[in-house]
Amino acid sequence: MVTPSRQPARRVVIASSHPLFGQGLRNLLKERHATGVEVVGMVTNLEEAISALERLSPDLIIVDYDDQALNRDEFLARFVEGEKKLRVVLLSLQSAGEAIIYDRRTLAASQIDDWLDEWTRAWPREQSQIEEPAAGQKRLLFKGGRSFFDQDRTKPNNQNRRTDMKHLVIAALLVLAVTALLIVGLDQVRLLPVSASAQAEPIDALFRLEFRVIAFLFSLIVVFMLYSIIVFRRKKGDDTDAVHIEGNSRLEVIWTVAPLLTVLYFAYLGGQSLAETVRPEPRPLEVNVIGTQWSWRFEYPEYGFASTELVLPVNKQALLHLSSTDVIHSFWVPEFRVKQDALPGGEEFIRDLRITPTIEGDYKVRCAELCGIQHAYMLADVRVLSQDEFEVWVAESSGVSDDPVERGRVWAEQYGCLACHSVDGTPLVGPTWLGVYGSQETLADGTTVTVDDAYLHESIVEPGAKIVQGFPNVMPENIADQMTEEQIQDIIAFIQSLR
Ligand code: HEC
Ligand SMILES: [Cu+2]
Repeated sequence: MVTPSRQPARRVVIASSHPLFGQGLRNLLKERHATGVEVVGMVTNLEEAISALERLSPDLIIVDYDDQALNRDEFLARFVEGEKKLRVVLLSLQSAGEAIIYDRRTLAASQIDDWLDEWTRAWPREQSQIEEPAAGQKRLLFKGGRSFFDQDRTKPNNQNRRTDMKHLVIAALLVLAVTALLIVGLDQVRLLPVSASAQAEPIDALFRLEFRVIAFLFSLIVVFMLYSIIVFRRKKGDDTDAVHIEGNSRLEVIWTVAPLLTVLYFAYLGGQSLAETVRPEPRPLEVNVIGTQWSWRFEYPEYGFASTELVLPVNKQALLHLSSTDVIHSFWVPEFRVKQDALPGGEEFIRDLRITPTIEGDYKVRCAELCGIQHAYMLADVRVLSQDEFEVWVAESSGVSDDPVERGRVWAEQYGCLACHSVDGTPLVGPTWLGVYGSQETLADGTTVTVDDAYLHESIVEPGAKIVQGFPNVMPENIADQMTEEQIQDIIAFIQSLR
């Protein structure tokens, strides 16, 4: 008995209807190459030979070249159709052991001598047990202590399982290491601004979890890719093809079901976090938030006044009712995380947003929906105060001045006029109010008007009626609908005061 080889045996099929050829060759193989070769089938006719190609998945088929029953042409035609790497040897006894080898991979026929030479060149001399052939005698199929099968390192079942395992363990360790590095590294980078609301917590928790999973998936893909590119790169002078791998149902099921479950699980967690962010608390502070091109207005119905800044008491839930007077805006304070569109269209389009600020400080609300040319400047201050400070602020803000000019300034700010009109001469989207009162205004149609109370009033309640030359007709058509007649008069008084 010869010691069994570590590698799985080469599967050989012998095709001949002559018992002498078939059995003889088989015995010969057994005797000399018991370690590397297993004769897995003996076929005696064409059908058997063709079905053996698939059924027995041989590495090599040795065909009796002189055997008419095996109809060589038809067999070879079928042989080259397949995809699996396979070699066939056409062995002829009549022509003194002349043999032709077809390699399905290259579809090239070569003389067996060339092949043998090539195989043997790679092996150390002393391993070769075969004597040089006597003069005039052709070398036959096998020579040396190892058969040529050992050279075929591209077949999956030849691969040394222990080496495979080694690669897998190294790659797995690298995946873990890169994942850990990414997680630690990303924790150092402040990806998110400070979290300053109770609603931010479930969102951040989900974000952190997803980031960890993503770090792992990223490592999994990148490590296996780079490992394969580097470790299994083509060796110099090796121009064999890679193994043709066809389907692996178990793997395919795993890589379909695992991501599906992951995604479903995250959808479930997402739903949970969303529910958490809209959970009501008893007696919230209600604020109407109104977006206008391009400013914000905050009404405190409980206290009966409005403000251009959003001021909230800490640790008390604020229930914001969002709406817009013109186009879609979006209320977004990054530190609070939650975000909600403010829609035009009246009562039924009002949207709610709940925020429980947890850290006192100054923030900014930004419009997060592209809403026109000044969109980028549609900011307002957000201040989170202690309950006591908040009450002081309420007391200060609810007092209304008895000076119409002072009131007019407040209304002009609160109703967003100052987003488009400056009071210092700077032309913004609309004409400046400085010095406009009493001046001669040239209109788009070339005529001139004197700016008096009546003209100002008309410009506010019916902005499209007279268009100032050089300016677009973008002033909100319905802007006066939100204001009382007194407020309009106050604004006119304020404009009048700007000499
Ligand atoms: C979206 C930008 C925008 C907003 C907001 C806006 N306006 Fe205007 N306004 C304009 C533009 C542009 C013009 C010039 C074109 C025109 O006459 O319609 C204008 C013109 C005017 C004029 C005429 C000025 C002149 O020089 O003849 C008055 C008065 C006026 N606006 C008042 C107001 C008041 C009061 C508010 C707030 C309630 C307001 N506007 C809000 C853009 C705006
Ligand atoms: Cu906006």
